[in-house]
Amino acid sequence: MGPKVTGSNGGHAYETGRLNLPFVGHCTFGKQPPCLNWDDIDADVAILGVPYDMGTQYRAGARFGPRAVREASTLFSFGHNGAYDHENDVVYLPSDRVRILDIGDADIIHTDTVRSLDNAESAVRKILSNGALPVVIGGDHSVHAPAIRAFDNQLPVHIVHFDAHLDFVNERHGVYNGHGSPLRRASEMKHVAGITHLGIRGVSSSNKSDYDAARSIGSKILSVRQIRRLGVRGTLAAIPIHPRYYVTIDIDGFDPSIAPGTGTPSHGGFLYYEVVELLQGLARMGEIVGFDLVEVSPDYDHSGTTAFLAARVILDFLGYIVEARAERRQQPRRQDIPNNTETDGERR
Ligand SMILES: [Mn+2]
Repeated sequence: MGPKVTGSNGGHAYETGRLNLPFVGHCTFGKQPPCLNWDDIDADVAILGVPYDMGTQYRAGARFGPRAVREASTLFSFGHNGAYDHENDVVYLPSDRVRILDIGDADIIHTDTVRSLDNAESAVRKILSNGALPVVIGGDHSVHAPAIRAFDNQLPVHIVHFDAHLDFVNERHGVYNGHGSPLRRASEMKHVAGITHLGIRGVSSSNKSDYDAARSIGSKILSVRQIRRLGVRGTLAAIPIHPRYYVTIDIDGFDPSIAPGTGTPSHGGFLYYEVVELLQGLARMGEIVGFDLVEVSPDYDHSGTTAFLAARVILDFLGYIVEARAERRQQPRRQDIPNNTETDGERR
């Protein structure tokens, strides 16, 4: 039996005569085609950079995140026409099954936070009005609020938030849109049905009153250690069942040992499989309508490993989303669990 999804007869792009190795040519995300005309985004998935770091309260630099993640993503762009995962026996993201376009970046205007975030919001609206799935690469976490606001004329979503920090600060010195506030802003939006916070730990960023405010609206907050005790199945079971999820991933949710390139690192974070197994399970629980990955700050990423991690997680998640959609078309089912959840239970 062959893999569940195959490309063109298992062929690969080398047959076109161009080798086009990852270090060669145009540096779009995953070396997918660029799209310059935002009125005609003819794709299933649109990659948008938001190179904005005016929301940081500590180390800036995430404005260079989209560029670093794009460059790192070329590692996964060998012309094999999709990526074969032998553990699941699936070819993810074959070009005849999913069309991905890199639409470039929202326009950022130095020192003008309001217009810059408005530009991010209208870029996501453009993606949605073209019927594509928005994938937003930050930028600091403030870019999440305009990204989720762009869904305000759509059906409600439940937000799943991976982060070291709760990001639920209401206001600091009159600032409502810093990178410590995006989930608070999201919680105020009518089309946000609920929020689950995963990986939250440490003592910076949010006060007890912020945690109380998050709990008072019914949000579940789980730390990395609590998630390890629950395992993948237990954690997925703690996320409310909802037909539509939006996912926001702060790279500092991962441990600084594997993701040092970020402004506000926090030890005791997630490892790679812990997050991707949750993303795989979540994609099977409901439709993923969009996601963002934020806070990669290349100045602190001396080996580039943080950008590689970010690119890999985005591609993995896209693969899971496409695969889950195909499964759902074949046999509708909810809350199915990945079959290789090796990090379940008390193993550590
Ligand atoms: Mn954050």
